[in-house]
Amino acid sequence: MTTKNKALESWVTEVAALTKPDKIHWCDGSETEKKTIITEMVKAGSLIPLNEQSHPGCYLHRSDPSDVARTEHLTFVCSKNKDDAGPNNNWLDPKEGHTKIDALFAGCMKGRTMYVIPYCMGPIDSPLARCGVEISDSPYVVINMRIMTRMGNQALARIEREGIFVKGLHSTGDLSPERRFIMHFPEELTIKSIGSGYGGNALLGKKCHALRLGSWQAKTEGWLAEHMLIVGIENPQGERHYVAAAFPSACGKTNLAMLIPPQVYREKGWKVFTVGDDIAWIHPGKDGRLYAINPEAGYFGVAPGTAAGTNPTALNMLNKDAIFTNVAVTKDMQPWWEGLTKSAPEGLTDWQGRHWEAGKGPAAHPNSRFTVSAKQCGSYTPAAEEPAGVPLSAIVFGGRRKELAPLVVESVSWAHGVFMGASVASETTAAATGAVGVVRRDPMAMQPFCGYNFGDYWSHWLSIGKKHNNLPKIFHVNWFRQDKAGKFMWPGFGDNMRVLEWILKRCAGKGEAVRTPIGYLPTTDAINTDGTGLTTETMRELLSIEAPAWKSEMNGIKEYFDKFGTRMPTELISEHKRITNELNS
Ligand code: GTP
Ligand code: SPV
Ligand code: MN
Repeated sequence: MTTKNKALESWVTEVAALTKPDKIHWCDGSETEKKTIITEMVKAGSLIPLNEQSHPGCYLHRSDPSDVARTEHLTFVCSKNKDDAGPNNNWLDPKEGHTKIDALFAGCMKGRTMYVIPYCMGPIDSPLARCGVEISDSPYVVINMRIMTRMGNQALARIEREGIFVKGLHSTGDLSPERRFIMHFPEELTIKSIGSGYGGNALLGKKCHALRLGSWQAKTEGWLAEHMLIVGIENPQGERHYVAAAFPSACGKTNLAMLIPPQVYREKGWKVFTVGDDIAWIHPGKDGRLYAINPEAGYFGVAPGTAAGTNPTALNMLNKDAIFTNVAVTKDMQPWWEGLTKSAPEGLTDWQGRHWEAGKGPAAHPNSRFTVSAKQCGSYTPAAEEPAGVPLSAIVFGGRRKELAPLVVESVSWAHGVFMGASVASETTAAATGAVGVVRRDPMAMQPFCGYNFGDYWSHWLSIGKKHNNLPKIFHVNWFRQDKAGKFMWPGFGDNMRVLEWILKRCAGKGEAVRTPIGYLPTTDAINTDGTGLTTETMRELLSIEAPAWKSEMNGIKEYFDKFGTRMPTELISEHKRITNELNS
């Protein structure tokens, strides 16, 4: 026995009796432990050391080719009442779920080591942080959780002090998609995941705990657990404002969180600070403002597209002590992915370890990722460790839309802002299995992650608006509008700073805007385009709304809302009516 917490001790004993591991290892989070596990993994071939000169302390991991992204169709919320999971989740009765998955866990750790991984989501001394314990037979999970969370002795000490923790049981099983399930039991604060070793399916602190169970806990306790980055922006006067933004998977959160302002902004003294790139836990403060913490301690970011031109901050943090999953490697063992350099270097090995040639498909998997400590980020700020969180000035929703959605629009009220979030739609990406590029509804970027009925979730968002009076303003952005030739119309990346500047102006009661049926749109010259070469014509197009297209969008939104029946909050139906009427008049 290695803990004073009786519940944890008996759970570990119970799991060991079911899964039958050869050994049990309690993770302490130490350097020695990390070294030992890495050495064993290298010996076993599941980690490949990268070039020691260019990338000291970096390793490549190749996952099973059938296990490269989250699998939403195998992800379940097992609440007692089916309607509590809602039409937005796959549901199984909890008893049925346990029986089904426990049968797969039986004896699954024979010949393996069972790791007990205590972790804390959020700054270790923050009252807003929450703890969990993941039991896993994957050493890859251990070394990733070590980067992504506050893992080890400190977390265990907090669990022993508080007595409360989320239980997460994970095994890679036989990696067969037929025997792969990711189940959540919100009423029991329990997660069970088997058959996958990949990211959100296996690092249970991330999407399973911090979002699916987190959103459920947040609802009962009066806060919000969101799929949002948190970024700090300091103006030339030295005032810092924080913005949280929700974009669906692989739609630009990491990039916005680490953006480098354009030269004209840097010269004036604008600075950007990264608090988080994927998840925000947001709590109302006594002053009626919303305060956010990043529950994570590292970044599990999309590799393809990360380059010196688009995101030098991200690229620079990957030169040491990073884990790369499913990227390609050069002849001299440097990591490579599409977009890193203009052309592919000679002699690449692809993500499956095969010799790569042009025309053979991508060298790196489109959802290949890096894992790195947040402290290695050039725009890291100690505010990320602030136990009380950072105050939010604005909340931004967004999606990847070729057409329709303008570059930026501001809501006219909190309820309208919630409507904006609830009606987000976005083209699907490689972050989950399934077709890519299909527009689907992804409210608040939470479609794969909300652990309960979206109808109740929107009501919860609306109730925050009723209870607190110093709330951030809500906006919607779209960096991904394309012209007729299929080219992105907006330069994006660092230039998104220009949109953030307008957003912050609006929060300060300044900034030019026109009232339209869908909200306040910037006037054509309200956004600073100095140095971009963008024409007035392009800006006009980026900031225009077409009534017929919007009317049909509103029909689509209504059809979607109808799925939620009596759980659908009436305020959002009223918002829908108001906007439709304004579009018609
Ligand atoms: P998850 O980690 O899956 O939640 O993704 P994310 O939202 O953090 O997305 P990320 O920032 O990693 O971006 C995903 C892809 O979108 C990358 O290929 C980026 O290069 C691209 N991207 C990000 N920001 C922009 C932008 O402003 N404009 C354009 N055109 N592409 C962008
Ligand atoms: C996402 O898909 O939104 C991610 C990656 O951030 S994963 O951890 O796999 O969920
Ligand atoms: Mn994400």
